[in-house]
Amino acid sequence: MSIEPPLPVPVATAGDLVESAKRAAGRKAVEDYLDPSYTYIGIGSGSTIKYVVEAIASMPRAATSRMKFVPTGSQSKGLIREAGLRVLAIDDLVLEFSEYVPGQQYIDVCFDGADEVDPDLNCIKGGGACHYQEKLVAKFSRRFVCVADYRKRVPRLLTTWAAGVPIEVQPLATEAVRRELLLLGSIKPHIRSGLPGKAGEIVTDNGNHVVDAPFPPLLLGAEADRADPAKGLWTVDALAARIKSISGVLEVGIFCGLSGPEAKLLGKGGEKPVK
Ligand code: ABF
Repeated sequence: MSIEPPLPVPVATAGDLVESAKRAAGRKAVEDYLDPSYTYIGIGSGSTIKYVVEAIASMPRAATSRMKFVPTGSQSKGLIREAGLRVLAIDDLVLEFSEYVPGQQYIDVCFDGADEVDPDLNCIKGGGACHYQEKLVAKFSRRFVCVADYRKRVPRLLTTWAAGVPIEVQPLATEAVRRELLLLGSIKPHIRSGLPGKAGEIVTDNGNHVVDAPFPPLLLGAEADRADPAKGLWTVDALAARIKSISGVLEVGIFCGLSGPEAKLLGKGGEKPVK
């Protein structure tokens, strides 16, 4: 008689938990915020967004075939295409409308990821170096849905995101911007480099560099009385505006002021999902 050894019981790893949290966030976002009557949908970048695209691709073809998907860069363009959905480039979007109204929000809803999210729903974005186009798409959108798993929720921005604020900079101005960031209290601002297999600075979809600028955790609006820019202590809004004002800066990876009065956190808000 032979006794079969017991089959190994699959154990969920930390990586599995993260992936299942990303998938759950992606599905929930699409279920709650993608109205089948919409035409223009913004699709952001990052590894969580692939689950948003996966959920959209599983919707009835009759609904998605009339939708146009506006990507925030080359990665999201590829995702949209691979899912068999229709790509509409951001610069072609305006041409779809005969009348131009300044500030018009052409896109019905935009889904995008984040590196960190604070209690006021301000975000750090740009870990993937796509934040210029991400902000453009977000600003053109009536509704911005940030899709993030439990690891991204922090009491203040730059709590866990040690790399610092991602800043897209025109290459001629890179060193001047880096030095100005030092004067603003950034600790070792540095030019992002070293994509696997590629030496030198990374180059964005727009031909620019990214400077990552670490600061102490950013204060919320309600903590403005503790701000002390001379010591590098900034509120989220003030730092975003100050960095954006430096010549040569194309865009700052701090997303603030995008959440209206109806802004809310979906899901359990920072708890690990249980498998
Ligand atoms: C984009 O992708 C970025 O703004 C952010 O840097 C990143 C988040 O990626 P992931 O979903 O892989 O954590 O949304």
